[in-house]
Amino acid sequence: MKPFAFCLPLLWVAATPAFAADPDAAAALYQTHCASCHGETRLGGIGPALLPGNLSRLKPAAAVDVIANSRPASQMPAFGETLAEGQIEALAEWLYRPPAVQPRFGEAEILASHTVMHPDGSLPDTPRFDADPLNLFIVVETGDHHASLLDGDTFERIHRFETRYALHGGPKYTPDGRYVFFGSRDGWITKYDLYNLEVVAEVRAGINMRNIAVSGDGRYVMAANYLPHSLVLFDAHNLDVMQVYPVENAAGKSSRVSAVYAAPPRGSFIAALKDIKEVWEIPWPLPTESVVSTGHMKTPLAPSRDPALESFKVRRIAVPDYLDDFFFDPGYEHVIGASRGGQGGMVVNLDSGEKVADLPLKGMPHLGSGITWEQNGRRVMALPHLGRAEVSIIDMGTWETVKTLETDGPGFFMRSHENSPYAWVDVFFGPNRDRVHVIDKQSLEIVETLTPEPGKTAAHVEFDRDGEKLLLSLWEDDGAVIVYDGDTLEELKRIPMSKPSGKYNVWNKTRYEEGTSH
Ligand code: DHE
Repeated sequence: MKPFAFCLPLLWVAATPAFAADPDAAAALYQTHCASCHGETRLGGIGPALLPGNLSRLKPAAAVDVIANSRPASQMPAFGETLAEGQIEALAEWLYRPPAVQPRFGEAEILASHTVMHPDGSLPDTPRFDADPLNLFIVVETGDHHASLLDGDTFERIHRFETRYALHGGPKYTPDGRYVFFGSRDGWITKYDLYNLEVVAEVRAGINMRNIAVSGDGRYVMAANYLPHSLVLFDAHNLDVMQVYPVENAAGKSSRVSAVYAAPPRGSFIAALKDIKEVWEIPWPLPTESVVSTGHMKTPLAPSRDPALESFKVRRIAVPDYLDDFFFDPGYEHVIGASRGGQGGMVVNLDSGEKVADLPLKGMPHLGSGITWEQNGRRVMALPHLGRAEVSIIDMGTWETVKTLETDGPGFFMRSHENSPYAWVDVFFGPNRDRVHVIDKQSLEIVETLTPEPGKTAAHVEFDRDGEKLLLSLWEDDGAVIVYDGDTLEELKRIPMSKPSGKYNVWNKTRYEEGTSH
C-alpha cells in the first residue's frame, strides 16, 4: 500500500507545471558529472539507477542534498563545491523527469549483467563460524547499505558486509539455510554464501524490481518487476537466466507485477499483478527425493497439484480486482488481497479462481505484513493498516472480523512466533512512531506498549528460532537492533546498526513459521 509519504516525489513532479531550468543544460550536466557512475541512460552503474521510478521514494529536497553533500559511507563526491546551487537544483529536477526514450531491459541486458564470482560447488561446505547455521539472523542496514549476520543464540555479530543500494523486501534463503538471495529496488539479485561469507553470483533482473521469491526446493529464483513489465526466472545455482515472462493479458495490455511469492505446498510461484485483474501461477518441476532431502518444512515440500499443470508455464487466474498487496492462508489455498484503492480486501480460492469472501477493511490494510495463529480453536489472521491506527483480526474460517484493535498510530509490520504468547505491531507513522504494541494472542488485547528510545522510530520484529527472544529495530541512521526476552519483554541487549530495517531468521523463514513473512 502506498502511504502518502511514499508518493511525494510523484506529486512533486505533477505539481511542477514547467521545467524551471533549461533541460538540455541539465542533461549536459548529468553527462559530465553523473553518467560515469549512474550510466549514460540513467540505468545505474556503480551508482544506482536515476530514473523517476527508482527515485520515487527520495524527496526532491533530499536529492538536492545528496548531490551537494553526498551520502555517508558512499563513494559519491559532494558536488556542492563544483556546481552552483541553481545547477544542482536543475539537475535534481531533471532526474525526476522520465527520459525521452524508455531504456530497454530484456534478456540481453540481463545476460550482460550476470557475474559468477564462485561457481556453485566451488566453495567449502562447512560454515566458517561456530554458530547454529539454522538460527542465524540477517539484518539489512539501509542506512549505509550493509547487512549484518548475527548469531541467533549469543546475538554476537559474525560478519558485516556491503550490499547493493536500496535493498527492499525480505532476503530469501535456500531450504538448507546456506545461501541467501537479496533483491534491490534497482533490480539486482545477489546470491550470498552464508557458510563462506562471500557473494557468489549476481544478476540484474530489471530496472525497477519489486521482490524475489525462491522455490520451495531452493532451485529457482523468480523476480517481479515494475519496469519492465516482466517476471524473470533464474536457475538458483549460479543465477543463470532461464526465462523472461512479459507480463500482459490476452488483449496485450501489460502490467507491473505487485509481488511474487513461493507457495511450497502448490509447488509454484504466485504473482499478483497491479494493472491487470489476474493472478499468475507458475509451477516449478515436481521434486525428486534428493530435492526433498535438502531440508524439511512444516508445509509439505512434496506439492500436490493438478498434474495437467506444466512446469514454468503460466496459469492465469482471473480475479475481480487488481491486487497490490496480498497474503496467503497457511495451506496456500487462498490469496487474501487488496488493491491500492485501499477500501477493502477479498479472498480468492487459488484452485477455482472464485472470490469466496469480501473483507471490509478500510485504511489501506497492509496484508503483506499479515500473520496467523490459533485462537480459541480457530485460526485468525492479523494485520496493521498503513492509513489507520488499528489492527484487524480476522477469523480465517468465516472471514469475519473478530476484533479491531485501536493503536497509537498506523503500523507497518506485525510479527510473532508459534511459541510466543504475543504478537508485536509497530506504530510506524505519526508522532508515536517510537512505540510498539504487544498484543496477547488469546485475549486479543494490547497488554503492553513499549517506547525503547523516545523520539526514535521503533519497528519490525523478528523472533529467534525457538520464539524465546526477538529483535526490534531502532530504525535510525545511528540506530540499533534491540534484543528482547519474548516472555518478560525485558530488554537484553543493543547492537548498534545503521538504520536497520528487516531482520530475517533462517529457521523461521525456511520453515515458513506462522508468525513471520515468507
Ligand atoms: Fe516494503 C517487504 C511493498 C514501502 C520495508 N514491501 C515488502 C514486500 C512488498 C513491499 C511487496 C514483500 C516482498 C518480499 O518480502 O518478498 N513496500 C512495499 C510497497 O508497496 C511500499 C508501501 C511502497 C514502495 O515504495 O514500494 C513499501 N517497504 C516500504 C518502505 O518504505 C520500507 C518501510 C522501507 C524500505 O526499505 O523501503 C519498506 N518492505 C520493507 C521491508 C520488507 C518489505 C523491511 C520485508 C519485511 C519482512 O519482514 O519480510
